[in-house]
Parts: sequence; C-alpha cells; structure tokens
Amino acid sequence: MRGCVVERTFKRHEVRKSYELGGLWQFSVTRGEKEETRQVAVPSCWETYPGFEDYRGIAKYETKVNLSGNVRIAFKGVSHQAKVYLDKNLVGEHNNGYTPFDVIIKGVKPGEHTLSVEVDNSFNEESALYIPNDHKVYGGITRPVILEKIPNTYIKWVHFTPFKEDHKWHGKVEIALCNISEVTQTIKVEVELGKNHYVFYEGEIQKGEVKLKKDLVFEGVEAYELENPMLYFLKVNLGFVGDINQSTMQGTIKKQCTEYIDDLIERIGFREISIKGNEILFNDKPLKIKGFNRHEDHALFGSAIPYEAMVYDLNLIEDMGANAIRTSHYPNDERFLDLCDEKGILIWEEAHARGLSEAQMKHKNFKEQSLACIKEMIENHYNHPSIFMWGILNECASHTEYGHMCYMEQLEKIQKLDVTRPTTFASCHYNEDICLGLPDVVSMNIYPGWYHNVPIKAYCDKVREWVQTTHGEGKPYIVSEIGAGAIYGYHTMSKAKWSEEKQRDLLKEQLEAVLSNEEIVGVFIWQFSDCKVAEEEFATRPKCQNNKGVVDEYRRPKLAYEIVKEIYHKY
Ligand code: ADA
Repeated sequence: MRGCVVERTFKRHEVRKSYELGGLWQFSVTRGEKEETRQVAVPSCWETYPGFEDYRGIAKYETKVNLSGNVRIAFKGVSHQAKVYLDKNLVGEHNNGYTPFDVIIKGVKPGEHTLSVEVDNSFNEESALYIPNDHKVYGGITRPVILEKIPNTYIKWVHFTPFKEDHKWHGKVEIALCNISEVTQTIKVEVELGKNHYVFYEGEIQKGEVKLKKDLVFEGVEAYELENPMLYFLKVNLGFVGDINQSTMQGTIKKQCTEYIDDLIERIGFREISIKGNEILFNDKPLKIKGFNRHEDHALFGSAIPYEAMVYDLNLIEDMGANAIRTSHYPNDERFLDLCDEKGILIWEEAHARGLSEAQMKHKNFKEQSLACIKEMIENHYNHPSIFMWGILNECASHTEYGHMCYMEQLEKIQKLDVTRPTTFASCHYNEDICLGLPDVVSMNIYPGWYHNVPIKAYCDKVREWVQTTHGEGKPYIVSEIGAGAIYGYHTMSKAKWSEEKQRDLLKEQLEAVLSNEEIVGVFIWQFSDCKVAEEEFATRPKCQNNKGVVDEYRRPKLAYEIVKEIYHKY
C-alpha cells in the first residue's frame, strides 16, 4: 500500500481515482496598482517567495485542471481563509489553515477548467483565532491539494474504534456515505482487514448523507504497542448493485452484480487508552511522557514543512529519547501524524488557540470557529493510534467564569465526538484556574528559572500540590510546557541569560525536577525548535523568534540537546 508520499504516507484508494494537484501554480497579488504574478510550488508558504517575506493580506493561486463528472477537491491546509473558485464560480470557502476541507462539485463538463483559490492570511475582524501571536501565521496553500473523481454515492469518512473484549480485538466501524444523486441507490459495503472480510451493509441509500455503524471482531491481529507499532489497513469497498444483461445459451438473462465504484483505505492500530487514578494507561500500561512541544515552523519552509523535513525532525526527537509530541497549538499535517503512527510516538493533538483573553474569547466568531476546528480535527484525525489525547485553548481565560463556560462547551464537544481519548488543556493560571475539574488530565505550563527566578524543584512541587487543592485533585498531571531560551551560537562562561550554557543548565534542573516525581505523568519541553513569531506583538523576542528550541530554526542542535538526550534516555 506504499505510494509516493502525497496526502498520506500510504495509499488511500485502489478504486477511486485520486491525484495530487501539486507542482507549479500561478500566484498573484495586487499591491497598489501593480499585479505581481509568478509560478510557485503548491504546497508552500508565500513568505518563502522573494519579496513576500512579510506579506500579510490576500493572494490568489490558480491552475488549469482537466475535470469531468463528479469531483472532490481536498485541501489539506490553506492559511488561513480560503475561497475556492472553479471557472470563477465560488464552489467553497473555509476558515482555518490547520484543518482539512473539501469541495464537492457535481457533473463538471468534461474538459480543461480553471481552479483558483483566494487566500487571506491577515489578522482581520472575522477571524477569532488568528491574532498576532507567539508563533508566526503564514500565508498560502501550505499543505497538499488532492483531486478525486467520485461516483454518485461515495465514502465520506470511516472511523475505527478498537476495543478488547473476551481477550479478542473488536472494532466499532463507522462509515459515512454520501449520495449526491437525486435518486435512491442500491449499494453494498464490504470491510476488509487482514484475513477478516465482512459484508457490512447491503441495501438502499437515500439522497444525502448516511452513517452506518457496526461492531466487528478481528481475528489474527496484534496490539499496537509503542515499542512495536503494528498498523493494519482497513479497506472499505463500496459496490453499486445493479442488474446486468448476461447472454447465455438460453438467451439474455438479467443478473444482479456488484461493481465496485468507490473505496477508502484507513490505517489503524489496536490499542486502548484509559485513565486509572492519576495515571494514563496505554493498553493497560502506565505512560511516562517525555515529550516536546513542536510548532510547524521551519526557517526554509515556514509552516509548509515537506515530508522529508518532518522525518528529519522526528529523527532528532527520537534520538533525544522523546516518546511524545504536543502539536502546539493547532492540528497538524496528517503526514506528520502518519509518521508518528509508524514510529510509535505519542501525540497530544490540540485544537487551534493560543493565549486568548476573555475579551478575545467573546469574539463574535470564537464559538463557531473553535467548535468547527475541533470537529474537523477529530473527524479527520480520529483513526491515528498515536493520538492519545485531545487538547484545547492553550493558556486562554480558564480563570474566569465566562472562560469556564467556553472550556466546558468545547470539552463536551470533544467527548461527544470521541469517547475513547482523554481531554486536557494547558493552563498558565497557577493559583487562579477554575476549570481544572473539566478535563480528564490536568496540564500546567510553568517556567521556573526562566520567567520566575524561583527554586526550580520547589516551584514544580508547589504547582502540583496546588492542583491537588482544586477540582483537578487526583487526576493525571502533566507539565505541558517547561523550558528556557538560548540564542544558537551564543556562549558565555558566565552562563548569562540567552546563552546555550544557561538553557542547558536550566533544562537539566527542570527536567530532573519533573521526571523524578513519580506523581507526574510526564513533561513536554517548550520547545523542539526555535520558531518565528508575530512582529506585531512579540518584536521584543530576539531575532523575532521564540528561542526556546533545543534546536534552532534550521534544526542545528544547541548545547541543551545532549542534556535532554541524557535525561530522556535515563527515565
Ligand atoms: C506559553 C505558550 C507558548 C509560548 C511560551 C513561551 O506557555 O503556551 O506558546 O509562547 O509561553 O515561550 O513563553
């Protein structure tokens, strides 16, 4: 099932025709009276085009494409507001560059058509989640675009929920089908995994969307373990059941047959996540998290990190002995999640939000845009076995009553969409947070020795002890951010602030303080690599970067790299 890595690290179809709309597109921007046009690669960030390093506004991407019949065009990430046109007709819109969306166009006239995407990366009054932040917001079609031909009834998504019963692995299989024709179709759905083959459904499907659900037993499969990440392809085939005229010796007879018209291949792992007291269990074994926070940000590529550079990051992360990554602070590229599935690296995936005040959470579009991001994140990423927890609203107003209402609403939304994974949010409101009773796991961002000149171990213990005096008492507890800054290449004997020596020494003390505490599930270092930040708000940061990376923006290791490696391999 291997194919060249485009949308995912595995082939998603054998029946449906699916292509990447990559290569060079025409990029154009009108600045003042002048229209500037050039050929650019998709996916990419326009900040990597000379002359557009700091462009914030609207741009247009355009390409010619041969189409006919029903087509589905899937955009894996357009940052951050998109309007999609086919031959100048608006066929789709989407908010948020961190979640996928698709446009379905029925009955396209065969021939060459013009597909164009108007992209806006500005901070504007319509966008509640995109504010000048401590990570840069890029512009462009930053993740792959996939073109597919679809039949009148096609498979929209497949969700697989593994569970163990009577020492056997079962799976709840949910299949969403869409009949975009005007007539009822007679179909047959088959499910295949390894030597397991089931007829899942036979019958009629009305116009519109239908969800089919069934629990199935799967023989001959092994558990997905972090040290042995066994992955299986779950193939769903959709057949159109109709009559064909078959000529025989006795003349022509009508014969019912199934012609496969669509399919979808998902990749899954048999594992269960649970909570027992203050522990998170992975297949009944307690987890000890040794993680990194990682932004999708790279000096050469912006947020459109190519597959090979993702692999490079994970090589370093594994080399340092880390076993978990927090997708701070938004849903990640599916190819990165695929790689973590394959490597057995745990993922805390987070819906998009960072540091919103109560007033910003009262934005007219905050609720709609936040809940949409959660829905799209879970609907698209549900099957990744590496995702062990969902997070929301990093360092937002969880110390206010209004914030409490928002956190509760969003955590309830997650629990409706996925009852199998714990929830959390990273709080910075030590001594003030009033929401710790809401999530399954309590997570605190703390920076002893960097932002607060305090004894590090004592501070780490004090924060955790305070959590035990709140509604977060007895819950699994994670230090979701801890770290220190260093400018790559800045060395001093005096271990001055911003030197690599200072960062190394602070991280050593911070990691020992956290990982030596048996009561703490684990830690996510802030952060894996340096990343660009918004000049509008964070110009005080040296190099206009968040410099707390253990490697710099080009992935060059700082002195802290070796100390993290020593400590992560020790625990
Ligand atoms: C916060 C925030 C991070 C980053 C960090 C820092 O904890 O969650 O995104 O901004 O502070 O470097 O100060």
